Amino acid sequence: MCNLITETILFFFLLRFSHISLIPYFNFIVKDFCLLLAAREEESGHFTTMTQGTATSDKIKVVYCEDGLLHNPPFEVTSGKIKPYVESPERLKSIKKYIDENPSMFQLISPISDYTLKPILDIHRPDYIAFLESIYQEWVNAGLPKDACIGDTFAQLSFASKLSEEVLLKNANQHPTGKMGYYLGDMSVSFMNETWRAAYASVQIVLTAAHELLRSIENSEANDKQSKMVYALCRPPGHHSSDHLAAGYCFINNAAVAAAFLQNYSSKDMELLQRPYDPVLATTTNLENMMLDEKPIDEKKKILILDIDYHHGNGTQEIFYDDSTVFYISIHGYPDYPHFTGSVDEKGRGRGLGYNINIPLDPEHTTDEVYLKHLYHVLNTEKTVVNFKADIVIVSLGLDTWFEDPIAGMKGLREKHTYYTIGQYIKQSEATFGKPVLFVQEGGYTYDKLGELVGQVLQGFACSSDEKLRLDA
Ligand code: Q9C
Ligand code: ZN
Repeated sequence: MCNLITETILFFFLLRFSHISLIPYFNFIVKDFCLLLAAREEESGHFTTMTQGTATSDKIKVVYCEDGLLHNPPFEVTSGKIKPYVESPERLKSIKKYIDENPSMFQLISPISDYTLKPILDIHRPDYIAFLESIYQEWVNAGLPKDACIGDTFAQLSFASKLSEEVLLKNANQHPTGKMGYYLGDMSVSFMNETWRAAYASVQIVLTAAHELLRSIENSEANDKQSKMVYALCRPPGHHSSDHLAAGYCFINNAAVAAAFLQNYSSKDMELLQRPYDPVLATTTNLENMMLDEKPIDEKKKILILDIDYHHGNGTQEIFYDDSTVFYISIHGYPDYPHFTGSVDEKGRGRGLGYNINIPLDPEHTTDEVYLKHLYHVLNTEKTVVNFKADIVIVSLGLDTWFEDPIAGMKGLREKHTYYTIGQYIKQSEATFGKPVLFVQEGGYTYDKLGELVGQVLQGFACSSDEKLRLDA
């Protein structure tokens, strides 16, 4: 049994199709779609705007939805072992408990709003979204085991390097296991009946948070120095997912969808899409009617994504690799999962060259001090990052750098206060000073510590003074 599993793990490598034409997917009638939604809205007659009020404006806004708990697969396969699914609903419960226990610090935004599938399709391929929605039922209908919807044969490049993508996809589509192998990167993503619904809720959480952040930017007075921040308590996480890939517990790249949402949509556009959260909107029957309406490059807001999850965010890097309007920085354990990315050599490509920075750190020897030194350096003395002059910062917030993490962890990162300092650095560094920040929950698996660690980062940001950092680096 274990040998078989070890063998299948050897097929983890997914094809990266750099020359896919997305054009056939986007034959758009977006206006019709918006009109349709608007009509539905009038019919239903209920439309909520989110939180207002100044009394709570000094609290940290947390966007949460309990549908994130619905994804709960029984097991995963890691390093030749079958073990309970590490990315468990316990993670969400732990963080939510901490939020609930500190009501003077946090303001909960729940229920969330729903922005439909449209912003998701600005990042992910429609065929991939349709796959996420339907695969579990197809798997079960094919007579495969209900409690183990998991990939075992992966679309590795050398299977079919001479075939066109069309032929490969046509072959893969013949069987649920083929589809799984085409769209999955590893055996840490498994599906159950409610997986798509949880992933849909997770991305609507980040969209709700992005909208809230934009609103607080636009509503603030010119002299209002109060820093803008919102925390999206997402589950499942997102940074290993790319346009047609689920991997590393991730299905939808929440941070990437939020980045494109903030770039391509005005607050008016967001309001037009906004409606009460409704998982029924997650059905993909109308996919063809939704278009990608990107802004011209010079009109886009510049987004800096700072990924401090222990793992390299291969999905986010891949999505924005050619893009000069989204700067991706990742500090991560290396060598480790996801194994095929994360080196300093990956600097971006074409227009995006110079807008991707990887900081691989040795998991065995990285201490609190070393970690903070690297973070300080990239945010203060790295010219390209400072000169980028981001409009908005998105933090992919993983807590799996903590030394006790069961699947990750920097062995020398042992001080809780380091997480406070991380928040402080994000507030006070040259490249991020004065910028609105969207914190997006990624990984972290020490269930009982997560709330506290998240709290440290958020408070480090919220409670540190509005002064630039001065350190003798
Ligand atoms: N022995 C996130 O933190 N399995 N994903 C690793 C290590 C996958 C982590 C196996 C880890 C994915 C969001
Ligand atoms: Zn991680």
